[in-house]
Amino acid sequence: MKHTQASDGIPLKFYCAWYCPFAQRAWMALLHKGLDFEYIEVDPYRESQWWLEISRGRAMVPVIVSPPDGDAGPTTVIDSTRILEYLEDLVPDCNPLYPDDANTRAELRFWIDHVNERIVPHMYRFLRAEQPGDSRNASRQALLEGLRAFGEALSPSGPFFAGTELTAVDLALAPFAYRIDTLLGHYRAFAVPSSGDGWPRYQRWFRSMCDTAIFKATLSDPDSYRQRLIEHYLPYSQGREQ
Ligand SMILES: N[C@@H](CCC(=O)N[C@@H](CS)C(=O)NCC(=O)O)C(=O)O
Repeated sequence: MKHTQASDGIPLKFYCAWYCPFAQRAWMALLHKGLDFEYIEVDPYRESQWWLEISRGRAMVPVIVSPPDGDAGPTTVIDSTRILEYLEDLVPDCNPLYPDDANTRAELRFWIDHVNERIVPHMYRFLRAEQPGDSRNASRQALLEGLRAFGEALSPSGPFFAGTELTAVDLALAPFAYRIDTLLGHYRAFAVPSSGDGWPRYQRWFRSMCDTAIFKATLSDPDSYRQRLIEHYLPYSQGREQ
């Protein structure tokens, strides 16, 4: 894996919350690209003036702040999908996350949108649906449909979405796939099917992603991470949000 520095040896600043799946996407991309960065743990919900300024008024992790670039000053990038694109633009030749040709890039972007629109919101809705009933069933069904389509689109040979090389699509889903397994497994007795349609492919992809060094490196303490995550999301699973 190639390593590089963003600008004159000054690291990027990476504002993260240990439990946040969106931030985990950015964290994995920073590691994959071998970029120098300073990890700064924040509570995104504490809307201090300092945090609102850093996050451009959004008060959300992840945030990446580049070193100043001559007279231009630092650039602040928010939103995990935009951060993946930014890191690729910053060091395009270093362990690329998007393939070279326009058609394949467009295809990968379609699947990143699919993750953002057809999987992530249903995961959260299902987790928040404390009471059994129609609304819980609907989010479970919608989540399954989103995952099923993803499984069928996976490369038949694997191990990653597009084949042997890791891409931005893998980083987009992996943190959520882990929470689907961990949190929905714990709070909703949910398990992703393992047979039929694209499910065996999905399961193989999921195991491969969990085995990558960059995924493991973002679990802070791998032994306690699962349990800490479950405890952290307890209010969420009871329909209460921060
Ligand atoms: N669309 C954003 C979502 C990021 C997000 O929702 N982060 C959560 C933590 S997991 C957050 O910072 N929430 C704080 C808030 O909503 O005020 C992204 O892709 O980065």
